[in-house]
Amino acid sequence: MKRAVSAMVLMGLGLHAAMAGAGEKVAMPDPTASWNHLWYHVLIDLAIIGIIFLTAGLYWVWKYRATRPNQIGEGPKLSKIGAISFAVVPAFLFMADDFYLAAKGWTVWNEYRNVPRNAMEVKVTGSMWSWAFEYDNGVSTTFMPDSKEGEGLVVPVGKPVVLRMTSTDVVHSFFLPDYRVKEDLMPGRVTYLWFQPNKEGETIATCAEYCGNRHSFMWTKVKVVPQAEYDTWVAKQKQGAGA
Ligand SMILES: [Cu+2]
Repeated sequence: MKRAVSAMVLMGLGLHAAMAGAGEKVAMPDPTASWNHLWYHVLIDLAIIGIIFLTAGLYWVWKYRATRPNQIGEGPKLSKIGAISFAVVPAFLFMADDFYLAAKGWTVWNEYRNVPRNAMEVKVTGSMWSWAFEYDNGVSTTFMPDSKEGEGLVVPVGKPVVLRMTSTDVVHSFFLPDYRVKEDLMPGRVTYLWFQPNKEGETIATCAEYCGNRHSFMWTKVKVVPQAEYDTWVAKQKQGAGA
C-alpha cells in the first residue's frame, strides 16, 4: 500500500511538473490567459490531491473493515520513523504545491499591475448607477442600463487597454468577468486595471461592490471591434459631438 501511495504521489508530481513546463511561456502579457491558466492549475492539483486521498481512504476502509460481528479492530503498528514520515512527507509535498501556486499567484498579480507601454488609456467614472468613459482623443461615452442607450466601452482588438478609474460618489468596482479583471473605484483617488482584448465581440462590465438600490443594474456594454471599425466609430463619435 505504501508503494501504491508513493507511486500515486510521484505520478501527481510528474503530471504537475509537465503541466507547469507546458504553460510557462506566454508570448504577450495577458492577465486573462494567466488567470485562467492558474485557475486550471489549481483545479487539476486539487483533483490529483483529492484522488490520492480518496483512493488511499477507500482502500483503508476496505482493508480494515469488520469481517464478523463484534470484531475488535486491530490497527497496523508503524515504527516511529514510519509514523512520522506518514505525516510529514505528504504535508511537505502538498505544502510545496501550495507555495508553488501562491508564487504563481504573485507572478500573475505582477502582470495585473504592470501596464504595457503601448496600452490605450480610457478614463472611467463610476456614479450611482452608471458608467462613463472618456478617451484620449476627446471622445466620451456612457451607457444607460435601463434604456440600453449609449455606446459603453468600445476598444480595438489586439491592443492592451488601461482604465484609469474614479468615482463621483461611493465605492464602486469595475468588473469585467470575461477578462478576469476587477478593481475598486473611489472618490478622490484614481485606480487602474488593464486587459488585453484579443477577441472581437461584445461582453459586459458590471459593478461588483454594493453601491445602493440600483447596484445590480449598474452594468455597461463592452465592445471589441477591428481597428478599422474602431477608427470609423471614433470619427463618427467626434462628428456627433461636433454637431
Ligand atoms: Cu456601483
